[in-house]
Amino acid sequence: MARKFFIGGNWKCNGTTDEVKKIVTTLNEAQVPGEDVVEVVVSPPYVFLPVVKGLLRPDFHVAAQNSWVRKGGAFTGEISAEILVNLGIPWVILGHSERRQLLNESNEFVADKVAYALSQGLKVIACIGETLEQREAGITLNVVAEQTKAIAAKISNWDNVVLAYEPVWAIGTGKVATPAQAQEVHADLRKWIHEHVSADVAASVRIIYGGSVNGGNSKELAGQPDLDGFLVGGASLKTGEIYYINWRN
Ligand code: G2H
Repeated sequence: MARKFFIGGNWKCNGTTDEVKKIVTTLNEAQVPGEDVVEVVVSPPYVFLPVVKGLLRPDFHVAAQNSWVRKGGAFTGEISAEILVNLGIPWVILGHSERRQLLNESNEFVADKVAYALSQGLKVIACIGETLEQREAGITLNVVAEQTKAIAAKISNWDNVVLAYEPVWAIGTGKVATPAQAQEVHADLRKWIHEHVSADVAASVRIIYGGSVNGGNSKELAGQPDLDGFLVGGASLKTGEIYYINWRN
């Protein structure tokens, strides 16, 4: 089964109302292959979700950058999956390394979030990836396999999951993984999924790459057989960089 190319824009904790509207205007004017070829999802900070969703072209979609691990309630400052569903937000990014590192989100906690978000009908971009120290110790696959294993232990249906492989050393550093480095991890991870989850999931789950992707490096990365798209941070905020969407040009 062909895996549809996926492009996510992770705006992180950035933007003013005017800046966000400007990015949306550029996205709305962008020439992209049809929805049957590529899925485009942008993820503004929570507070901008309604305005972005309201202004964005209908073939592009929005994602939240996090959701609470269980049903909402007395959890000050959190946003539940139910609230996102109520607002008509279809996607959520979970387990980004910035949250794993800065907020101590463990593999199990991220997996619980993934399972709960899916149970409420959200689609999930689940982030995994190794630190520089782990890569240099030669344990990249062990790390991403452990992160994926924690999720696999809590879900049975992967239809609404996209895995985002984001090596921590490549995030916002300008040090993009080479196409060969990215392909190696994507292929190893797909093999691991084949052996430990199922052949069907291994064939169908999209594994996208994130870490300093931009218009200049996206084409070569996109040419890797096990790389099914991108999660783009910094470049997704630059209206002049919007051509990363058109990775084939
Ligand atoms: C990785 C990525 C987006 P950037 O965090 O998730 O950000 O492209 O700025 O490295």
